[in-house]
Amino acid sequence: MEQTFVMIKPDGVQRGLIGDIVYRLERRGLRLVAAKLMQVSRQLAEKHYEEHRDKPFFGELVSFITSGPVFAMVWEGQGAIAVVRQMMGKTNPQEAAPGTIRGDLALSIGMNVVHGSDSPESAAREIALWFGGETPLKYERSMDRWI
Ligand code: DAT
Ligand code: MG
Repeated sequence: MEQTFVMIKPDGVQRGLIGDIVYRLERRGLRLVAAKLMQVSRQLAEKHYEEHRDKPFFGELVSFITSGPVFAMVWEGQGAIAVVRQMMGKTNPQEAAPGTIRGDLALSIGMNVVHGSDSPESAAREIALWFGGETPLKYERSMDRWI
């Protein structure tokens, strides 16, 4: 079963949106297999966003993601990586479709409330980076056979 890394960014935590975002993912049929509320270190932030190291917004991105607690999660389900990306909406919330997380809950590209892995390679890398050493739970919900 496909797994993806999802993070509610500091703006989402500060605005009390953890429940809203988790609710959406659960209702879609995805299964939560790991989660933690945590303060991100500069080192972890830089590793997580290493593909953006040379971008002009890298410094801002790292200070933002370390500015308060984030809620880091692993979600599992058929096509989970692409499904979560669709549910998140476009990177710039002003272009994100209504009904998506960013399209419903955010306005600025710098504070777009949620991160989701963009490929199987980044999902594997990010799950190892954020939850390395911890084994995501293996469990079945009785409703899973209806999804
Ligand atoms: P996504 O989060 O949709 O995967 P990304 O990986 O291209 O988007 O960029 C990572 C984050 O960096 C993004 O969520 C917000 C920030 N970001 C991206 N482009 C930006 C820009 N042009 N100006 C400011 N922040 C930007
Ligand atoms: Mg990305």
